[in-house]
Amino acid sequence: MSKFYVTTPIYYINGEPHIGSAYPTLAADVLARYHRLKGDEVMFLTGSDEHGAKMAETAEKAGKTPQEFCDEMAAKFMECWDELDISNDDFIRTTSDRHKAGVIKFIEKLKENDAVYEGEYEGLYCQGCEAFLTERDLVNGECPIHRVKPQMISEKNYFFNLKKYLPEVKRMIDVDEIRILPESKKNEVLGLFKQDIGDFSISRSSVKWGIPLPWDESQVAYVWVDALTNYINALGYGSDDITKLEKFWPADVHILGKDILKFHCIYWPAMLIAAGLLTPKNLYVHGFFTVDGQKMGKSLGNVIDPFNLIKEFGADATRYLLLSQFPFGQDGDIKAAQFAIQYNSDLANGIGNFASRVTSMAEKYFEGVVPARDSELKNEVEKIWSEYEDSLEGFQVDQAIEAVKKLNQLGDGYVEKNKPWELAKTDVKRLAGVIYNLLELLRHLGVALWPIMPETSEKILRALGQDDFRQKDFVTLKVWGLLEPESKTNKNEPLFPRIQ
Ligand code: ME8
Repeated sequence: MSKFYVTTPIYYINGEPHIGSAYPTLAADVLARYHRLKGDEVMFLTGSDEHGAKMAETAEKAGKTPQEFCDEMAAKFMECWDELDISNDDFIRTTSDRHKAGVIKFIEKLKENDAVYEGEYEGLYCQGCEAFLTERDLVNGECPIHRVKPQMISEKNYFFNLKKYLPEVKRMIDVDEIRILPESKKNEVLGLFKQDIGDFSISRSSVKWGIPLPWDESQVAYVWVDALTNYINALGYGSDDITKLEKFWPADVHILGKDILKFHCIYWPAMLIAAGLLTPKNLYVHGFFTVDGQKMGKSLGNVIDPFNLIKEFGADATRYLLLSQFPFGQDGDIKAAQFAIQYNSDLANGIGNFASRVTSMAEKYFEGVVPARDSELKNEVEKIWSEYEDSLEGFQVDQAIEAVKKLNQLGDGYVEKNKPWELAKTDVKRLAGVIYNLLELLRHLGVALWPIMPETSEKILRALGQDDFRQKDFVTLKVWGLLEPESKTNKNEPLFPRIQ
């Protein structure tokens, strides 16, 4: 049995969850569920990033202590993931004791291994990014992401000797020992090595809301050093029980947005090497949504609320709509008005209609009893399965959705070509073969949908009498002809009622 460890970024919870935070969480969920379907031992981690000046300031504005504020907001994120049927195995909060223990151990390890030195820092700090920027990063004197002027900060800090580890990190990225996907993002990261990447400070003396350094309590851990270590702390790093760390580390894939590429692709591997730990195998950098042409972000206040989408379309459709908008690695502009149109075309008229049509025909012509086996669609379905698997092995969630659509189109085309309503009058033997093929195709569609729309998948498979599909292994589920002749099917209730 293989293991699969997938993570999302841990989100800043100074604002409510939005479709940008839902996007990598949904993608990671699809990957986790796919690997569970394959029988792998899966660890799927998400969480919340709760320290730093930005959080403290937002809590104060809300009239709460930082901890009260974080508790409320973390609960909102958990509720959102719950409503979206996210199957995370763990949710790590950076204010938890287990996380703090990990951060302290990690920083001590860096110091012990001579990767930390004391220095003086003066620079332009953007609180939105929680990072120092150089003049070169600015556009019209402002941070291009948060559109605010950074503050000049000068303080005594402890620094991480990044420069010492850069050649090794670059080598590993070059040869894909640390694989950065898509390729364009790997090139972007390699481009960063040509610029002057300086050492960075791992502590702050001006910030109070954070984890104090073990050897100098006047400083707290820099929020990025604090945050990145969540990926190992959730596995028990810093505790007495490192069973999970030994089993699951290194991560098979960290999913992240392009805004945090440098931290994940350069800083994090460098710190891991310095601490004597293995580096992640893959980092998948997904694209960013803008909304109606505008940059979307908590700091800018033009967010689309996933709770509203769930209310309007249901959890499964929200999952589908968000994941299918753009190729996973590319940016794209969300046009909220398109959601209802796509819902009707792909789900109500597409998958939903196919499922109810096929099960109704089985009911009408064979009283819901599965006819004798036929294998006319076997080869085409096998080809689509291989596209589906290749997509998910390469973390291309949108491509897996395309493969599912192909199954649906194959079925619709087969109905139109064979016209079962005419066969019912002329050739009942042929009709039986056609209905078997359609029911079996629907079963494959149901299985392939499980990582993407779990509730829909289960409804389809239940109607086909396949309630126990999770007990079967993936190889068996993909084989053509698993649906037993003479078994009983039921009509599918409408899966996606049309929206006006
Ligand atoms: O950066 N479109 O948290 P964060 C698509 N706490 N994805 C988006 C998006 C958008 N408009 N906006 C955000 C942080 N995201 C740190 C991470 S990890 C150790 C610490 C997604 O809440 C994208 O994946 O600001 C981004 O990287 C992530 O949300 C976290 O954003």
